[in-house]
Amino acid sequence: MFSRPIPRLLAGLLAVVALSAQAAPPVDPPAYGLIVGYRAEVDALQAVNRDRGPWKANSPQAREHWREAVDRSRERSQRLAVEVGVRIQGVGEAGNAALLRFDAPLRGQALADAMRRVRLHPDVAWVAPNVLERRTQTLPNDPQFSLQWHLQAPVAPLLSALNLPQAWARTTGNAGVVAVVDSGVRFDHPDLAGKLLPGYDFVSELDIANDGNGRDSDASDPGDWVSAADLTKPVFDLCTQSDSSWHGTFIAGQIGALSNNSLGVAGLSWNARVLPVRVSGKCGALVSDLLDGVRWAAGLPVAGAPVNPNPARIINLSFGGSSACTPDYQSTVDAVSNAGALLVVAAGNNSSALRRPADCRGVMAVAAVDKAGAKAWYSSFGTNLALAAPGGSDDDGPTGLLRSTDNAGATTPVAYNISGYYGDKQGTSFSAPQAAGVAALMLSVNPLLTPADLMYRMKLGARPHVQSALPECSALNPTVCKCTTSTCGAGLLDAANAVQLASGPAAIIQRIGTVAPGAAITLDGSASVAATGQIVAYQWTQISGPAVVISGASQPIASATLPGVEARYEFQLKVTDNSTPTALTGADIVSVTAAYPPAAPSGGGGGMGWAWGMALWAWVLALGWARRARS
Ligand SMILES: [Ca+2]
Ligand SMILES: [Ca+2]
Repeated sequence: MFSRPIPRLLAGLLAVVALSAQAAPPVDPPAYGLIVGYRAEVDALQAVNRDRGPWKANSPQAREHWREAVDRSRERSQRLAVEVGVRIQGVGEAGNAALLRFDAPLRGQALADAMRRVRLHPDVAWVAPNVLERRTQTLPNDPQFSLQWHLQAPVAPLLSALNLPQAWARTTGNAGVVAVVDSGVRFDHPDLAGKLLPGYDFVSELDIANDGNGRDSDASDPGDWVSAADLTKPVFDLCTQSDSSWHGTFIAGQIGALSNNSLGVAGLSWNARVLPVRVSGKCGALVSDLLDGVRWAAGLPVAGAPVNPNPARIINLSFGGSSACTPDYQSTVDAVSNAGALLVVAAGNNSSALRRPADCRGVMAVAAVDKAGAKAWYSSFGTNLALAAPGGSDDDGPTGLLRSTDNAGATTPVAYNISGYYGDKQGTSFSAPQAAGVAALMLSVNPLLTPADLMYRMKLGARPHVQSALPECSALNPTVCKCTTSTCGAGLLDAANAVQLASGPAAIIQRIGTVAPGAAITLDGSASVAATGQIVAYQWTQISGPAVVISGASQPIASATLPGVEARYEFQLKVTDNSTPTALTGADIVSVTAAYPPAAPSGGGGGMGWAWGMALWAWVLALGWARRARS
């Protein structure tokens, strides 16, 4: 399913989506015109305000008076543009001020010159650029939120950050269930209070379980430390001595820590409920326990276990084995997908080719990137990855790690004080939950999305991989390297884009860029997607620029021939689906610049790189059970 040759096409489309939703404010945003305040003596619009007269503000007389004032103001503005030599395509109002609309956006020195010329006119009191305002962002009050760099807006140097504040402005999530199939959780963490469902413990072997019994209804994490004494047992042959990881507690906090509670960290979804499904203990998880746990998480029956009263639509599995995907894994992946659950898995921490479950069909496999968006040194990579998300990297020093809920116990858990305990980790174990948490936000906007819908939209909304001087990821450059769509998935996970794409159908337009005046252009919206059902109507309209005739305006692919003049055009595509009871509409705009000399058509797309299947890898370990990817 994921081996189809979509990367180059997707990259081109991604540029459209990312361009319209990128949160990073340019240092110098383009101005679409100038907002002008005239001196009181010549200001027709302000005169209306002062002159309240005998009319109510919404009376026919008041409307007529305003219309006359607007006419006077617009005449004034037309003259102003001529007098100061600023090229405009029209005039209008900005609230109670006048507006000069540039015929093309200006920035930098050109904008400064235009503003200066207008400001020096004797009739003008003040002038301001007409720029795009950013959507209001929502920030939680958790004191350690500022340390959670991965949740912030993607502004340099945090180019890989997930853009949560803008997503949270739309939704902070609902009480949907996200399963964490992992080492269990510490139910007593104060920043997880009320967020954890009862869950279940699927660890069957006593030596591994470390809780004195086999499967039972207690999903709490007793610790998974491995002692020197443990290493004398054959079952731990390939293990190393280690402290307890509190792996599941950390991931639970990433997805659903109690948020905006003036305590500790924020979770990706403020309202999600986390279903802890314990499958691992000392040294890792048996495949049988792991796959049973995944089934149960999705609400599928597991012999000997009670019915799961809280089936998850999203399952996080941050475990991986050392072999290629096997039928036991694949059949379980297929079963939970058919049951309507998205299985989000870690790429693996071997900085090499993907191994199970990341190479199974139908999983959403997530690579790890560092702050700058380069592949983290440890992350595995390959063609089956959906996308990349921050996983933390100690290459960036201690602050390059991810922060979440933790426990201070080196072996058994220690009690929390009122302010909890937080740790810093790195690994693809922690890049996968970023996608699980974003998927939870998406489902809160649109609960009808299928696992395939969720993954497709997250990929579609991913920002392009960061370009850098690093070598592209390959067998020769497997550690810190430049991601491409063929090595790290569709791009960088963007929560705001994903949440936006979750609602309704998405109009996706192939980017056009700059063409020669007189050119015939193709308006291609055939990649548009419906949230549910299918798109049943397309409608192209022209938003700006010299009038052109759109041929096939109700078709997915339309065309137009531009007049032979330099100009900027905007075309909008509206798509409508057949969802019931109300059809939903999505829209996007593509801009076209006609200019001499014609610039090269711009477009996205990373290099395809070499074929992964050609790489030879040494499969050195063939464990009978999956070992936890070390953090
Ligand atoms: Ca147990
Ligand atoms: Ca908190």
